[in-house]
Amino acid sequence: MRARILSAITLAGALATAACFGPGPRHEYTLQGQILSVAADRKEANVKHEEITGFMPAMTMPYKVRDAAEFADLKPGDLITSTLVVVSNDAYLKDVKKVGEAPLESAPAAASSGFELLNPGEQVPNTVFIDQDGKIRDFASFGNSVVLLTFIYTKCPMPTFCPLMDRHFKAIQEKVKADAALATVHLVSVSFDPATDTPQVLKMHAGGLGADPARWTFLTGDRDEIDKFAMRFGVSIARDMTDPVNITHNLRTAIVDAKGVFVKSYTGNEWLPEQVLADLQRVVTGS
Ligand SMILES: [Cu+2]
Repeated sequence: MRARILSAITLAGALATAACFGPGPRHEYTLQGQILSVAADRKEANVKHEEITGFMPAMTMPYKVRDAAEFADLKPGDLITSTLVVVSNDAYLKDVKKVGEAPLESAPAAASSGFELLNPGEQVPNTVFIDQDGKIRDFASFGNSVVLLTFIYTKCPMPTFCPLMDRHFKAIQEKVKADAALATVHLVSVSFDPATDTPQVLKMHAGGLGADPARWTFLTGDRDEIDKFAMRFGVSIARDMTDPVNITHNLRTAIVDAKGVFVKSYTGNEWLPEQVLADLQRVVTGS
């Protein structure tokens, strides 16, 4: 009997492992929440949702649908239930149903404690980090490089968020390596989850992505320093009080020129590597 249970467990484990290597594992979760806003094209909505058991904590984030009809009749305040489909490189909602309405909570006051957003042309404040080799690395040490900077955490469960930034950076790294004109471009990914993303974890993560340490650096460091730095670029980070690995965040990717001056940033996950490469091209040539 015991042997049978053991072999059943082994088999389940083997199947689970096999599934990881299969073509495009697909998971579906029930998502319940409230619509905060719907994009003009009706293909994306900001949803404040409850915990998705086994996948992610309660959060507010944008969700896409494949068919605009899913959000057609919805408005801010509507309570919905739907199915969140997560495939290897994508996530979207389907079977969106309105189940009620509730007043919208007013947004909490933004943390405006002296952290002004950087304007193009302003010097990026120097900040001390630790790189994936455990070496102290301040931001100014990237001087002479044009830096493409983004903010991620390695435990991010949403394929369209941090993992997408990683995939885009990987694509950009390959283009930059193939183009001598972009030899001065350096990629930097800052983790805002230093409790989990130690140098060793970042090094593993970088290795998994095929990041070339000569062209792409991962940074971690003091949480408060990282938050201060990230906020200047418009990154907002909310960590679960009881579980610091649960992080609600937005996305910002920025270009900093070789003099350490902020050039521009890209909001969210809508930007494409080609667009950023064209901008990098301009910054490098100073045109
Ligand atoms: Cu993320």
